[in-house]
Amino acid sequence: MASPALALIVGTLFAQTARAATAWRFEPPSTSPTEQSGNYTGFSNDTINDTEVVEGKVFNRFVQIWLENTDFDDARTTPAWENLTSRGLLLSAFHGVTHPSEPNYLASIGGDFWGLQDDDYYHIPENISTVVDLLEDAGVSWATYQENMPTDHFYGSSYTSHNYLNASAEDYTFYVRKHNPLGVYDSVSQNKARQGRIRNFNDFANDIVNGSLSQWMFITPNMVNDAHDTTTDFAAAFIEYWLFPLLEDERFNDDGTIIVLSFDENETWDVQNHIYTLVLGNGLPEDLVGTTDDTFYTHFSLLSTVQANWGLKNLGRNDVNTTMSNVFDFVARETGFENTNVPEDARPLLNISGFAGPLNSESYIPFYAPDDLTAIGAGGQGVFVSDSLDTSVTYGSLGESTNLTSIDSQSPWIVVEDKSEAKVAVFAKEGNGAAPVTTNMLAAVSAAVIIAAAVYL
Ligand SMILES: *[C@@H]1O[C@H](CO)[C@@H](O)[C@H](O)[C@H]1NC(C)=O
Ligand SMILES: *[C@@H]1O[C@H](CO)[C@@H](O)[C@H](O)[C@H]1NC(C)=O
Ligand SMILES: *[C@@H]1O[C@H](CO)[C@@H](O)[C@H](O)[C@H]1NC(C)=O
Ligand SMILES: *[C@@H]1O[C@H](CO)[C@@H](O)[C@H](O)[C@H]1NC(C)=O
Ligand SMILES: *[C@@H]1O[C@H](CO)[C@@H](O)[C@H](O)[C@H]1NC(C)=O
Ligand SMILES: *[C@@H]1O[C@H](CO)[C@@H](O)[C@H](O)[C@H]1NC(C)=O
Ligand SMILES: *[C@@H]1O[C@H](CO)[C@@H](O)[C@H](O)[C@H]1NC(C)=O
Ligand SMILES: *[C@@H]1O[C@H](CO)[C@@H](O)[C@H](O)[C@H]1NC(C)=O
Ligand SMILES: *[C@@H]1O[C@H](CO)[C@@H](O)[C@H](O)[C@H]1NC(C)=O
Ligand SMILES: *[C@@H]1O[C@H](CO)[C@@H](O)[C@H](O)[C@H]1NC(C)=O
Ligand SMILES: CC(=O)N[C@H]1CO[C@H](CO)[C@@H](O)[C@@H]1O
Repeated sequence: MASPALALIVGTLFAQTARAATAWRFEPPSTSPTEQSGNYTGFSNDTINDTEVVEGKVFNRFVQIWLENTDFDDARTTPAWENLTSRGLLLSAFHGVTHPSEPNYLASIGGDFWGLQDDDYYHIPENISTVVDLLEDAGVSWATYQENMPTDHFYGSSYTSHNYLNASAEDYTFYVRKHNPLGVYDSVSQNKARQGRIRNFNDFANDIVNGSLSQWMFITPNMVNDAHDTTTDFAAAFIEYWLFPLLEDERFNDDGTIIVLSFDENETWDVQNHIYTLVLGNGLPEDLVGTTDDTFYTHFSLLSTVQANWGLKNLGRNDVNTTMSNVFDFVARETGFENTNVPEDARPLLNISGFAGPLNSESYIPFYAPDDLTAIGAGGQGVFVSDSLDTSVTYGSLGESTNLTSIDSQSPWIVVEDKSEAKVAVFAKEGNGAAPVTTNMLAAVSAAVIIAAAVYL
């Protein structure tokens, strides 16, 4: 394959050309978000069992839904977004932490992006903790729901299945691992007791019907519904199909629910990494509905905010960096946490990459423990230290980084055997269910190029 950098440039050009030249039209993958569908490949085999609720100080459920690479100014003008904006709290200074996608997803649950500057097929060793350790430590239930992931805790880098948008088109890569952060951390995906919580949208339908949705959820729509391969209008139609009814559904959105609808990164790389973020849910204080909060937040705020709410331990990473991890103001006020005022001209640039780290093979260092194991985070508690963490290996203790590329070495954290199964879904219900498509679809050539580009974006 061509060098990643070249593929990135070529891929970006083609993706933009293809996007501009075609009009995808949203088609619902199921009859409703609470019904299972053959379009999602694997039907659910079980339900999440625990239904116990650990009371938070401000909310009892925290739902994150991430969309992709869309321009804020573009998104806000669609009727669906205008509607949601009027029903929610706009966080007008929320930021991604780097580029491209995968490091942002990793950062949101691990407190660091480990120097990653691409979207390749990685795993992170078992001694590195995530928000899952903090939640379980306090008995808070959690799950991730990945649309079009074929089976629970699927480990492949992507999955290609029947194209439900166009019955005569080629199969399509709807699922990608790079948008599934819990799948990348071995402490979650290789832990037998945890892997059943890396679930697909058929499981979501099953769990909501059984009244067993978890208290912390990370939800990733597929590559067309999250706007990655499509447009903001397409994603807006998905939001109307999927989120609008769920906002009216008590089993998902009750008076203790907070929903964060956000993006992974800004589409434009040469400006500050500003992203459109809305807080919705019946748990949002009523006087905040339709208002704007201009506090400086980043993806690390997603960690500090849940820590503050449930009085959790912290990871000792950027989740305790006071510049980078302001707690959502309405939560900080209730929990007595003091946020840091970070004026616009003092904000770090978050559109850059190239940092040394264990996932940067041009500037490689081993996985490190937090430098300060005495840090107290937004939950008022200390650092969570896993048994397998070597606390003597800190960032500060590591010397110069190594350029593995220059010595012809591969990153030790690349998954060597690609476990993707480029297979078509087997339909267990009512035929293949594909509807006749009545709108302009991608020409076959553009579709092929987009699939190729998706490897790097
Ligand atoms: C799959 O999606 C298509 C397009 O929306 C729809 O017509 C069909 O009914 C869906 N199949 C199932 C089993 O829901
Ligand atoms: C729920 O419990 C059953 C029986 O113990 C188990 O087989 C299943 O894996 C559990 N479900 C999840 C999502 O953990
Ligand atoms: C938003 O959409 C919902 C569902 O269609 C509708 O009930 C509600 O009135 C709309 N709200 C606003 C402010 O437009
Ligand atoms: C349920 O089990 C079947 C048979 O093993 C499998 O094909 C399917 O993908 C599983 N569903 C999920 C969501 O893992
Ligand atoms: C990051 O954004 C700033 C403007 O906010 C710009 O000056 C800079 O060139 C950008 N950096 C990169 C690597 O694109
Ligand atoms: C990207 O940042 C620019 C400059 O702040 C802003 O105009 C644009 O709306 C942002 N895009 C997103 C996706 O937030
Ligand atoms: C906090 O993050 C900022 C921005 O990345 C960085 O400049 C600063 O050194 C960090 N502070 C600590 C204590 O690590
Ligand atoms: C974490 O585990 C990896 C793999 O065994 C090892 O290379 C690394 O040094 C460990 N780091 C820490 C801080 O424990
Ligand atoms: C690492 O080495 C490669 C190959 O020699 C070179 O192209 C690249 O610029 C180097 N990267 C850094 C960060 O020095
Ligand atoms: C559906 O896909 C086929 C095969 O790629 C293509 O020829 C056709 O134009 C597509 N249909 C629409 C409505 O775009
Ligand atoms: C464990 C449990 O209650 N499972 C039920 C979940 O809901 C489906 C119906 O959607 C039932 O078939 C399961 O038995």
